[in-house]
Amino acid sequence: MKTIFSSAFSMVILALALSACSGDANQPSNTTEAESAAANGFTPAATVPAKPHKTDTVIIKAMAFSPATITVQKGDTIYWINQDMVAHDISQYPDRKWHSALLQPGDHYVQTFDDSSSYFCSIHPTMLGKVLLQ
Ligand SMILES: [Cu+2]
Repeated sequence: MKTIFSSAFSMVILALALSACSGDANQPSNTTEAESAAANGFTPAATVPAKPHKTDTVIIKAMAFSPATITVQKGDTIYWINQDMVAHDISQYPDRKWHSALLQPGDHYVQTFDDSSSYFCSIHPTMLGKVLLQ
């Protein structure tokens, strides 16, 4: 009788011990979801906000670019619009490495910049402009 009781008591202790073990396994870890994601090579969008590229406008009017110097971030786009009464162009200064077509009044030209650049109007070389990378 004593042996059976002792044996039953041991079983209860064992069951409690097992239940404690499985309880530990279900404990939440100290690692957050974001940390786990980063460890897996996935960067949550919230920690690296997207930097959208923007478009800046330069107006061509009264034989001048306005603003004459424009500061942009790498990858930004510049939109020139000819609001003058005569045709102009946008040409890299001094070699015309890049340039627009002839822009009649009302025409526009768009270019994206990865580097600073000076430019001018090849028809009216005194018209100078500058794109500076921030
Ligand atoms: Cu011009």
